[in-house]
Amino acid sequence: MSEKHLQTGDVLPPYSGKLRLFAMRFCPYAERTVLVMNAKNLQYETVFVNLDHKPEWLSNFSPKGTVPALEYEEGKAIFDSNIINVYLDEKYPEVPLQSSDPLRRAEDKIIVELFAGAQSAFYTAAYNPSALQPNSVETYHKGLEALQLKLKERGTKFLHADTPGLVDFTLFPFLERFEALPLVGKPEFELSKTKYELLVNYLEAMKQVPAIKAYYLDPQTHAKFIESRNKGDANYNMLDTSAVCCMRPRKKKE
Ligand SMILES: N[C@@H](CCC(=O)N[C@@H](CS)C(=O)NCC(=O)O)C(=O)O
Repeated sequence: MSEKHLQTGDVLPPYSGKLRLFAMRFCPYAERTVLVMNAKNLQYETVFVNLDHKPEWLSNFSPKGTVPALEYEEGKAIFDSNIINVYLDEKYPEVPLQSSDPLRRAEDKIIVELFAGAQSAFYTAAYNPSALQPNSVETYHKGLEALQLKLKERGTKFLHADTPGLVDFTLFPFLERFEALPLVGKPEFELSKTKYELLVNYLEAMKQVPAIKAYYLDPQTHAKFIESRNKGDANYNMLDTSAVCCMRPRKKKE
C-alpha cells in the first residue's frame, strides 16, 4: 500500500474492482474503517488524500470532502465512518462485529457517545491548545473513567466480547492518539497506568489484534504528525517510503 497522499491535480488511480477506501493516514475516523475491513478480511485498496490540497475528484465520492469514503462499486460511494462500518458489517456478515441483540447494539452506541467528550478534548489539546477550557482535562478524564467502568462491568477481554467488535474499533483510533498527548506538551492528558490499569491493559490487548497491528502507529509518530500540522505544514507523506526509495546506496560491484 502506497502511503503517498494524492493532492490537487493528481489523477485518480484506475478502479481495480476491489472495495476502495479514501483515507488519510493519520485520520482516526478513516482508521476505524481500515480496522473493520482488516478484521473482516476484506480485499480492499486505499487511496490516501492530502486534506489541505484535496484532489478535485474527492468530492465525487465524499460530498462533504471528508474521509473516510468507501467506493463500493465503480463511481459509487458512501461516506462517514459509522455509516460505512455498519454497512460493511451488514453486507459482509461472515465475521460479525456487532451483537445480534438490538439492546446490546444500542448500549455499544451509548459507550461511543459517552466517549465523545474525551474525543473532542483530545482534538482541542492536540490541535488548538489555546482554546482549552479549564474543564477540558476533566471532560477528557471523565470519558476515560466511563470507558474503564464499562470494561469492568462487561468483564470481557474487549468491549464487544472476547474478540473485538465494532465498538472497540470505533474507539481505538482515538485511544491510540491519546497516548501522543504527553509527547506534545500535554502531560495532564496522560493515561496513567495506576489510574487506568484496566483501560491500559485493554489498550495493550487491542494493539496485539492483527487487524490493528497492521495499521497501528506509535505515539512518537502521531506526535510528529500533530507537530507538523500545528506548524501549518501537515506532513501527510512522512511514512511514504516510495519517496526515499531511490536514495538507497547502490550495491557495490563485486
Ligand atoms: N463524522 C465523520 C468525520 C470525518 C472527518 O472529520 N474526517 C476528517 C479527517 S480526520 C476530514 O476529512 N477532514 C477534512 C475536512 O473536514 O475538510 C466520520 O466519522 O467519518
